[in-house]
Amino acid sequence: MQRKIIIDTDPGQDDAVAILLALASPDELDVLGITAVAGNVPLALTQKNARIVCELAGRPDVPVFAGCDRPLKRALVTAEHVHGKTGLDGPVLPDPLMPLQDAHAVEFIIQTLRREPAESVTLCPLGPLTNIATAMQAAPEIVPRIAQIVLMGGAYFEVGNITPAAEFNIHVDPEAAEIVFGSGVPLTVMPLDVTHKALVTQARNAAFRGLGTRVGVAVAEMTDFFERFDKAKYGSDGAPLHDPCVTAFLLRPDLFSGRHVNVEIETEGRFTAGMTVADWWGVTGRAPNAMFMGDLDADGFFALLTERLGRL
Ligand SMILES: [Ca+2]
Repeated sequence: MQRKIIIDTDPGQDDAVAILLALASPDELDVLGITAVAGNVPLALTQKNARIVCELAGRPDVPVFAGCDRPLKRALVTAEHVHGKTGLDGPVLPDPLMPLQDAHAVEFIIQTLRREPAESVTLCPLGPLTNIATAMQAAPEIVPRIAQIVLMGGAYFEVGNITPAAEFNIHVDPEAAEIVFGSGVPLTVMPLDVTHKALVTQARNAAFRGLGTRVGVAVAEMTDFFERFDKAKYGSDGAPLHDPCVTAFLLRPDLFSGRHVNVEIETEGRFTAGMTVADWWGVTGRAPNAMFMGDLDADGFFALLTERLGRL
């Protein structure tokens, strides 16, 4: 049975791979639309990159919407130091021919949730949560209609990547994250604790390139690019593919394990704004609100990813 999803994203090379994985899996996933948000790079680039990726997948029919160009209450923080000037540095890909939709991303999210049967649409945020929180605030009646939210963001054992305490997506817009984590919608969270286990080693990257397709080579070139940053920073074998954990979970939840715990968002900390305070050890008595993932079958994940990318 197909699951209806909206991908909310700030591409980003790893966002691109997450989108490609979803579009390569039409038997399981019906991508109703892709909504872009400011994050890794400004909105003008993320909405363009989303369309570049749809065209790379041979899916110019997927509607792409531009959303919020800044966080709810803060100045935008971007990550060109990781993703390059375009956000999608690495492969040389043509400018998109497919149009950007006229409607605002938030309006698309609201209208889609009103139109589709209750609890039939899953939201898949891969960037700061600004679009999702804005939709929840503008139309609170849509909140109980969301089937679930599967998102990449946060960290507990791995702590932070953009600050010592905070992961990038949550740090960029902690007020938006607070709204989403407090919404009561069932949440599945892919924090750095799990995404840092999805490492593109040389052999895994060779498998992408070895597909010999335009998509396989482009994905290999994307991971080549941002691998330089992560290798230097973490001294690891390769770069983590954060966002594809979200779409992989929709296809193969058995590859992931975690705990259903309480997660609160720090919005005020002098050093810790954007920290996901996960009650992993159950010490607070606060009600669980998120399935917080901690482990991944990395070989299974890359086997799935490579096989699916080979279909495009
Ligand atoms: Ca992202």
